[in-house]
Amino acid sequence: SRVVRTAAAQMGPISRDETRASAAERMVALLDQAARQGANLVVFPELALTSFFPRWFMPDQADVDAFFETEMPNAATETLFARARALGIAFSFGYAEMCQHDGKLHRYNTAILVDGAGQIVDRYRKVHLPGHPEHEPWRPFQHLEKRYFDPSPFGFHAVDTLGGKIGQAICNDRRWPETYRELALAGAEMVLIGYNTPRHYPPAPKHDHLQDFHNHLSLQAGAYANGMWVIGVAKAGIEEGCDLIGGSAIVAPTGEIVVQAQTLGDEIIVADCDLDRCAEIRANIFDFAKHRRPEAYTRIAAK
Ligand code: CDT
Repeated sequence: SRVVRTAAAQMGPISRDETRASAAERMVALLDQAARQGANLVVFPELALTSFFPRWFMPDQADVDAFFETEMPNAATETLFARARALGIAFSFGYAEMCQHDGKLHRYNTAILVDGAGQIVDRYRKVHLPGHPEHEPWRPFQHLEKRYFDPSPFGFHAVDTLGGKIGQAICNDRRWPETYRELALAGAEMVLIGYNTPRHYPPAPKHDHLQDFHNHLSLQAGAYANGMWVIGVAKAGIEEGCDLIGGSAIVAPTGEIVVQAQTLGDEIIVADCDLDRCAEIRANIFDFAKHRRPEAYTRIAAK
């Protein structure tokens, strides 16, 4: 067996004026709790260092850019990196990343995976950016990810670490079957997914009562249909008046939820994730080599 003792570190709300240093301090406290439970890996949410800022229309780009990091680790997160390295624990978290490549400035909704030696071993940029690009004043709150972030040109990938292959995705990505299948085809045995999901979806409010269901439906279906562990981690609770769902969960390759958060605040849940269990599904019903029929799926990759 190849067991990764995994902690999903759900975070409660982060207010607009909470500093990154304060958010990182909360992350260190969660990391310490996870360490006491023997965790090898701690997974934090999407945009873990700040409030979920795409809810606000900010006409001045400088106000938007104030939520972005230009280097990682940085002054606010170096204690987190140092503590994890001292404990030999791997961790992942999301943040707004501003970087330069191809001679241009880019802004990504990013998640990094850091190994037990403190090295960044994976950097994933969000592919499926939800929401809208323009200010829509009729909404009680905005969802301006399409305005503030570039969609990733880098796709999905899995890295060798923790004795297996680990992949990442971010929030809205978890609703798309293509995300999990791409990651599974890249060899991922475990997928780390942080999220910020408002309970209220202004364009279709009649689905508000289904938010928790759709969250788990997506995580569980993705895990089962690809025979991999899925770690879903919320930023939860009432954040600046916006109700974010919780329900952080560790899902086995069978699609079963092994453990689930009980609160809407900072909370650790832990499970022993045996990567060898992927074979329970991948050597049977979803044996890709035997049963998959890509020649029948041509529309999926077509534009
Ligand atoms: N952060 C993020 O991607 N949230 C979306 C909200 C719904 S779309 C406006 C999600 O898919 O959970």
